[in-house]
Amino acid sequence: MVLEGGEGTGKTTQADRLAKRLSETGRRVRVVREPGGDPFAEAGRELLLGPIPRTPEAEVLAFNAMRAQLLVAVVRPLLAGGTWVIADRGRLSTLAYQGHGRGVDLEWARSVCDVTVSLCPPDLEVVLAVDPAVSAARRSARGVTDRFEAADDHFHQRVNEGFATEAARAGVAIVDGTDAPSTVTERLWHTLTPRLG
Ligand code: Z5A
Repeated sequence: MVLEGGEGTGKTTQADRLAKRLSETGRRVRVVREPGGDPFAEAGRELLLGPIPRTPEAEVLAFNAMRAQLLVAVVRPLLAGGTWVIADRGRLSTLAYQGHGRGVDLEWARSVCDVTVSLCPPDLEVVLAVDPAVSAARRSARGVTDRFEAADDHFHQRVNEGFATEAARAGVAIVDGTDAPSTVTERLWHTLTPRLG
């Protein structure tokens, strides 16, 4: 399962809560994050979230390189061993941030992401969405920490609209993340239920 959405929508909080709930049913579960997940991809994360200037096209390829590393080196072996994997971000983040946010040609970005994700396609993707004012309040409570969080409100607006557009295009469910964490977990659990067997 991949949890997607803009900053402060609660992806990390919900990934941990879902992992706990799934493990209470006797399943082995691992949460991974993008970019990151193993030493190579964590080194790439530092570069990607850091301040060194780069083109958005290079960003698409670099996020996808880190994704390929995570999928092949970490996620595939976990799934093969029977562990459930919850990923904090995935391909829709590239389309929302680099495509809609930074203006990369969307057809090109989609084709790059499709090639990468074909290495290990997810069973389920869900976008968490909150009102922009809620997201801004959660972000400012935490302070600016990376180049994406530091971008202006127009960028975040394009990114949020990008998630909505790409979710609709790909038939991905959008779950409201505004309410209390336990309520949001219930909503997400509902999307998972058909896969629990
Ligand atoms: N990026 C990209 O550009 N292209 C790509 O292809 C990929 C990524 C894969 C990764 O950042 C950055 O990389 C990201 C996009 C870019 N840009 N940024 N920034 P990250 O992984 O470090 O950060 P993040 O994914 O944005 O995490 P986040 O800002 O922490 O958001 P979150 O995981 O959705 O939220 P959270 O950590 O669970 O919660 C945030 C705060 O809100 C925290 O204080 C919680 O206690 C609080 N919270 C959470 N849920 C609730 C509810 N329901 N009520 C009240 N308060 C809540």
